[in-house]
Amino acid sequence: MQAIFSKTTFMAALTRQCAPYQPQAMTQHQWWQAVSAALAEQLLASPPTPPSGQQRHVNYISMEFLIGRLTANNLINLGWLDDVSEVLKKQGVNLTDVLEQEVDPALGNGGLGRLAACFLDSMATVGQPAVGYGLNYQYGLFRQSFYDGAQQEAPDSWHRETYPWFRRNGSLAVSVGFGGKLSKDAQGREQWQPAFSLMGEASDLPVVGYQNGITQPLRLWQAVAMQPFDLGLFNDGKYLEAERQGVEAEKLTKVLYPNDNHQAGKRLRLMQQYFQCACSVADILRRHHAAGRKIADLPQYEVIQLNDTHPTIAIPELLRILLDEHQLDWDAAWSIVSRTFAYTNHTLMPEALECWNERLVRSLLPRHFSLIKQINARFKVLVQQRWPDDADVWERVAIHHNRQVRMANLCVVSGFAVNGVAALHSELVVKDLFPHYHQLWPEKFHNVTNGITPRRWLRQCNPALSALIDSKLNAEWVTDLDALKGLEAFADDQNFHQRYRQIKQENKHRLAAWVQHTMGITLNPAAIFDVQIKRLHEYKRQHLNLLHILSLYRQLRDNPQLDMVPRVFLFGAKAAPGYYLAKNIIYAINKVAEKINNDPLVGDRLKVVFIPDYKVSVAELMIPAADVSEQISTAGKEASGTGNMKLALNGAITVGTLDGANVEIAEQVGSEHIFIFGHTVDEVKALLRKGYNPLSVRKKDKHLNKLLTELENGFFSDGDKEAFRPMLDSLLAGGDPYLVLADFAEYCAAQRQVEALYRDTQQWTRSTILNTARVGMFSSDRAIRDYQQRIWQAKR
Ligand code: 26Q
Repeated sequence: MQAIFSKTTFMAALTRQCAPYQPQAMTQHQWWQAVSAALAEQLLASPPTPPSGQQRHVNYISMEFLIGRLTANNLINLGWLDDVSEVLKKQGVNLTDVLEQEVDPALGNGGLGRLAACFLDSMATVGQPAVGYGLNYQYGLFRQSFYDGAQQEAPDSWHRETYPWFRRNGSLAVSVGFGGKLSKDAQGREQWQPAFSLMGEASDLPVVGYQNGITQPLRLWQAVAMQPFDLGLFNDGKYLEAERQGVEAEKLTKVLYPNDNHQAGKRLRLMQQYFQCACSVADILRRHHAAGRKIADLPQYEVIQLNDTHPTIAIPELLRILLDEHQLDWDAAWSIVSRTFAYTNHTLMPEALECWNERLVRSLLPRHFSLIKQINARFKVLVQQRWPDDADVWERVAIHHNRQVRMANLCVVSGFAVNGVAALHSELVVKDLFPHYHQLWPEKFHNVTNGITPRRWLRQCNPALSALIDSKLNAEWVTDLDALKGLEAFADDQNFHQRYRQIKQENKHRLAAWVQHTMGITLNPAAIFDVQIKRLHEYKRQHLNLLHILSLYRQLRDNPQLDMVPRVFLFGAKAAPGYYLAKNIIYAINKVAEKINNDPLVGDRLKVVFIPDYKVSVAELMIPAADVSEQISTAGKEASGTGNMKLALNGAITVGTLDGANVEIAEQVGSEHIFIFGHTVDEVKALLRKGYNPLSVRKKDKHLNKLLTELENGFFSDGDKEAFRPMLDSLLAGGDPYLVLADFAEYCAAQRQVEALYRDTQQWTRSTILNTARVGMFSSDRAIRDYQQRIWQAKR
């Protein structure tokens, strides 16, 4: 049931929220603050979601929730957008402008964090009872700017102190211990005396289901000192010491680690992980007890879904509470733990698999370390039975080995389900990452292909296309994305073609105006808008895209009369601040852009734009304007990708490798409506086994050689021959582990096919319509239903 909008209640709340301001002189930002706070107030006043029926309650623990702006999203999901817009209009206030004032809460890095946000939206929408658990970082992912083409980072304060959607809940506070030592009690049981404790304070954000009256919390924990300061010390005149605990506590949830697909191994990160898990597990148990349920029944009522291994320490934490506080014996405690946790894997890359040094774990969490060793020892007995005296197998499957704790192994051994995030990825999880575990427990392994919420990624970001779809389909596609199939009937309808193209053009104009305004660069809306938006990583191969741009530029200079369809290449990507090579790739793209954009010979046939500070709100602007979607990772490296889904849904044509969810996108849209190129997973493996030499590719390809030479000889870098050395070294001397040069020729061929299709307006439009029509399965509603059927509610 939809929440009814009450104009009188809203007006009353708005008046209250506007009270602190000068009524006539309110800034747009103050309006945003007041409108959002008024809405939040009203949401709070509406009755809570009724308790669930038979379903297990989901606890989605993630170190990241990349939620993006909330006000517009909540208005759409509440169904109040038009009403509120009208109320404000009467006050002379434009809602669209007001909504632009919101800063993005950037509490995540990229795909994994955004997936968590899409899943919360879908769980509320399909009626899956759930709480999202995360950290309330004071600073989200850094702000990016460019200075002479090089990435600069600045802190991103999103002003959590005054964020209007938060509801602080003091009664949920949890105390979390760290460090200290173990001793034995009279019965010989281990006891933990932490050295110090911090307090976790909960702030809830409302997650609103789509027009169904359901609201459930995203609960974010923030660290504070146990007491503001130690009064005894304060009175002794030791002011600084008294304050120290407060300072330490504050540090814990200050920043989000900006690494993506790379483990840093830092003590503070492990502290963050434990802090968030301890708070969340305590909260889950508090709810369970408050409902009058027995501890032994926990797995019947609750499931804890771990978003990658980052919250793995929740496993020994639950075990610790069951053993040490509830005094259960091992078998009873283990039975509960091993039926409660499910683990989603998001990467196969070795450098991203979390391993923690045992000294660090022991010093910070001695009791947890001891429990991990016990889990490991018991598991060893099982492995010994199955593979007697096989040191190689044990070496691979051990949880604690070589003075390291391997979080993924702990998850697989302790959880009841493991899933990958796209069909190909899940296959590789079994085949390459966990083959022995699969032999032991084949039924634990699943695939759940990722999805995206149609509310934000079509309804909200592309209102014109949404309205067109509404006018053609009777179905509620917003909650039933498969209904988009109905658009296939219009794939050859000329009126529909015209309107569809017109909308894409309007979206391109909207983006061009924004780029003009923010960067002072003029884009040609008649050009192909070719978009690559994702974190910067070698495996994602932004530098392959760059080589293709260099190829077009070279061709233009060789033949100034070249008949080419104009193209605008748009990039959006942040590099982890410590990822030197990734930053060099950004620098290279920016330097090439500078040269090309200022070359009069090029005119408006070629433009290269690196949009600074790419984030959710910028994605919402770029995706509806894209003609071409670049999904060009080395096959086997991208677990799924979700930008690929968002772009296809908004009618961009994919140029991609057979990697991650691209494989399933190709199956859905049909091979004529996507451009697949490059080595497949098996071909990548075969080539690397055989011995791949990028230098011989260079030698054989004269054109490619010229492009590389121009990067080497300073042509794009004011004569500085060292400017792109890190990138070039990785491609050449470094052996090109991501096969950029090996895929270059086929990539360029695919791009020529893109151009040919674009020239045929009829066929191009048909293909883009069919992309929108055929990607309904990538709704996160479907993904959540898959989790329900295969993992959360499955009978065991
Ligand atoms: C780990 C330890 C210490 C510090 C940081 C990290 C860390 C942080 C973030 C490791 C990995 C991440 C993020 C990973 C990520 O975003 N993976 C992406 O997940 C998407 C959702 O499933 C997939 O679509 C992408 O393919 C995958 O790359």
